[in-house]
Amino acid sequence: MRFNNLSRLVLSVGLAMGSLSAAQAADDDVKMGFIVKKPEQAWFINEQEAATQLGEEKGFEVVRLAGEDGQQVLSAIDNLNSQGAQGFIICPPDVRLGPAIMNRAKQYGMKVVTVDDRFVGPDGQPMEDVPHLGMSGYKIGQQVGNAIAEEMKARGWDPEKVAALRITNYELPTAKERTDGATDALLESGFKKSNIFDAPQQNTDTSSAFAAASPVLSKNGDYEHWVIFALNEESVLGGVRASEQYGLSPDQVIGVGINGSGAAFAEFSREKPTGFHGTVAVSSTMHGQQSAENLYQWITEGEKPPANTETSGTLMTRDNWEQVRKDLNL
Ligand code: FCA
Repeated sequence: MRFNNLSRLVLSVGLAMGSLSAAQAADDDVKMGFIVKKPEQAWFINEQEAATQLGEEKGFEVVRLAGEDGQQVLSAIDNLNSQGAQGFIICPPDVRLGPAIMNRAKQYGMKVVTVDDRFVGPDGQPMEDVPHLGMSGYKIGQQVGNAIAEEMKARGWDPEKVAALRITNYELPTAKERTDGATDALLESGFKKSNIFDAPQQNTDTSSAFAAASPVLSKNGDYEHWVIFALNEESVLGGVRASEQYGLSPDQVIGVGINGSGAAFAEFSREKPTGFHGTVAVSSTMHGQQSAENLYQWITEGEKPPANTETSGTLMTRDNWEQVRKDLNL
């Protein structure tokens, strides 16, 4: 009996303290950083914008920062600390910076969630203790592969005469999952394995993809048609631009990207179709809002977000892009 009463007392004191600290945090100004690896890309601009809007509705502040390399990320964290931020959302420029970023955040007592690219620990495994939200990369990659296979059939292409330009970034798990998914789906559809050529890119943008793609196209001049895929649409666009420079016409090329950002909208808005057939669109609005919401709950309620949230995508082409854009609130 005595023990029971005592434990009830401990429990109620604990609950009271818990709600007190939550209420205090809610009264204080909540401020969070949103650090992204590619601040000029439409995907990341939209993510940061969506988080900022949510903050305006809910009454917290989002500080948008660029983190294009390790040094910039660490000074962004210092900067956030001096502004009194309680935590930050980050898409890191290099996933292997995870432990260094977490060290700095811990010094300041900041809470951290990752978006899009997940931290990797010294053992090469994802850092499970840092809550993450990102695409279900392999599945979305398969959607890319299936979309390419269907379009090849619709155009009546002979698989013997089709090559694949696989723009890869094997150092980045986010990228590898997606290009692996696309490759497997293509192979299942009957694509010839020996017709797939790797173009390793140094980065995740259009210019690095262009640089990677050009030599691969010129070394393999015997194919009538090319399909192009990569981790994102910015990179596929680099491949498509390289195919144009090489002299291929749009009807010889099927490029399918991933993201559904302003980069794809601009391409679909061109008067004439290009080799960029489509992209698997994911809601960057949702990624930005959900990450901010998760961190906000963590700061104010002490509720740690789920270890990993995976989001799904919808194929967007020149024919349906405006509708998909609306549906995904982009
Ligand atoms: C990675 C890519 C981005 C976007 C994001 C969800 O960070 O580089 O383009 O696809 O994942």
